[in-house]
Amino acid sequence: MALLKKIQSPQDLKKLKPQKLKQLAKEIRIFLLNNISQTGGHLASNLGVVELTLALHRFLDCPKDKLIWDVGHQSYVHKIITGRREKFSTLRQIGGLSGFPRPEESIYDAFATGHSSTSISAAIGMAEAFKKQKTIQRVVAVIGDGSLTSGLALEAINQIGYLGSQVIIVLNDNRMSISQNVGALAQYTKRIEKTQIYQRVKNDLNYLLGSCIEERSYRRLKSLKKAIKRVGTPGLFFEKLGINYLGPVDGHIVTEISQALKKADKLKGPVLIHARTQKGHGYKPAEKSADQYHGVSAFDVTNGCSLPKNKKPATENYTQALSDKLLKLAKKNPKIIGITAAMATGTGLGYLANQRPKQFYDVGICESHAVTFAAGLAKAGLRPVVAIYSTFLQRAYDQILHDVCLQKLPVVLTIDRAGLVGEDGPTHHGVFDLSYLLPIPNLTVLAPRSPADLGRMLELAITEINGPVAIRYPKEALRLNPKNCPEIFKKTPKNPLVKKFKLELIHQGNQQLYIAVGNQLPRVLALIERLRKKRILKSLPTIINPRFLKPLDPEIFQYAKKAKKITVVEENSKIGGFGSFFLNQLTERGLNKKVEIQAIEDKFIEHGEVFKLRQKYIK
Ligand SMILES: Cc1ncc(C[n+]2csc(CCOP(=O)(O)OP(=O)(O)O)c2C)c(N)n1
Repeated sequence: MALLKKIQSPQDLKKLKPQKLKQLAKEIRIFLLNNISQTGGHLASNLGVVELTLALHRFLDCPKDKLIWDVGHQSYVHKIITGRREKFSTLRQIGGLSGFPRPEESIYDAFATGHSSTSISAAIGMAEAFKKQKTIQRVVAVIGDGSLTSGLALEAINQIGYLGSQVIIVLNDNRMSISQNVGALAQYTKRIEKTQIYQRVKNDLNYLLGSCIEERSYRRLKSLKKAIKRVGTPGLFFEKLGINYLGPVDGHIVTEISQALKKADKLKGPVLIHARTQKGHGYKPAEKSADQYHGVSAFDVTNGCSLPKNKKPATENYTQALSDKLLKLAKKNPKIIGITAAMATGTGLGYLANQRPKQFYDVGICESHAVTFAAGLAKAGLRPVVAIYSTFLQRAYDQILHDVCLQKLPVVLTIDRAGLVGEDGPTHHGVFDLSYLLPIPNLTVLAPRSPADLGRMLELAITEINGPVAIRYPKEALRLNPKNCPEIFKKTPKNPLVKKFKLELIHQGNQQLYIAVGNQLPRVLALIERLRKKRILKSLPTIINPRFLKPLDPEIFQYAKKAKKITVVEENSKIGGFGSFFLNQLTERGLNKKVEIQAIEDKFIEHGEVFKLRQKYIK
């Protein structure tokens, strides 16, 4: 690491002779592998942008110039170069380095990201602001081919070509989203390379046409040239939209990227530099299976194997339960269609994609489109199931409301990663979905307490509820601990029968009522056990799992009427979550009860291990 140790800032990088950059890139890759294999994190995307990042920081004058990383999961190399190398062992841990750009972490992080496709919009905003304030600062957005498929990025492309903003867009084209990138735009950027070959052929033809050849050959060559012109010049799509196009360049050769950046700097208006890169570059297992190495937990770097999972207890998995049940239902009913927004593996739709490809769509990183597309399918007689993580569904709010729920369309939203997600931090915690879903009329909102519950709820949603349904669930199931309230543990069924619009009474006890939302029963039992030990609770309280958060089973108000005190435990923001919705329902019925809500505080929750975050932030 002789060279890397010398790099504490982009200024140090600029001092390095060009012939040393290959060695530096090698050292950075070793550093990334050594660290990410210990901490976990985004590996393949970072391995793919090493040379790109070196070229950008040698060219730009950061932090004066602004470098915006789309999604930001590929910003590790940037962090290493901008003085954070020594903190890498703390990556994604509480109080440690964030896995995404965070302006509060470093002046070199120009814009906070985590969700995809925001970089060009933010870059246009900055460039316009600099223009109005007459300051000369370069603005560069680095966006992946996957993130370019989103409506948000395309809206920005639409504006930038029209405004002529002075922004350099670096398209980091590795042909991959998390999985293989999909869509017509992905096919177009792939074709550009072919048009580059045509360009060369066209140049040769021009040479031939200029030389003395007989009439017949001349005519033939002329019509060939016309045909080639029809095929197009590289980047014609961007050029036609008013964006200068440069490339494609080899994104693993620093000098190629540097030359393109210098050229772009001299052009007036927006420029797109098309850099071809390989996800996972330099580490064979990641090159071969870039999707599996997109985001990793700790692994054995020598052979690419996962470390024995002795760190974590085996947990039941909601995603797998969803996957199994959806496939089973889809086999029986060809009208069922699974939809993902570029997250087939993460949401568990990969099995459906493999086994029933005709009942599956990957729409790209386009959550809002996914929901309205589902509305169209439902309107025309099919039964779409849209699987999106809680945090990314925020992108599709108006579509859920305006396109699905207003028309009471039978679209099922399966919302994975609800609650705290841990290491990815504030941009990824799914702690707002209840607050944004509960106010929507016509929407049935469900929260399963176990993976088995989820399977039954999905079946019920498709077969018995003819309208919009949202089912929200976390990644991992919390386990009931037999030491907490053993009497309740013994009698609580693992696979209870889910009945339409009916709550589950876990325990009929005293006049204290505990409401455990979704997977919170284990936490409720732990809480009760603590209070029992302190003799604050002398007998067991009444415990309810509401299951149907909306519409509520009216029976819940019978229990509430009898209760002296009600405690709601949920993993959603305290504001607008189930607790506040329930309190409102009680007030409307004239039930003036003391309600304690244990939920997420009104703040953005940092990154770190989930169990630590729960202890710190659910109060
Ligand atoms: C709105 C939103 N949806 C989904 C994701 C999850 N996600 C993170 S990275 C990624 C793929 C990005 O692909 P690309 O932009 O090509 O970057 P690469 O990883 O290939 O470098 C996805 C889908 C996200 N971050 N934001």
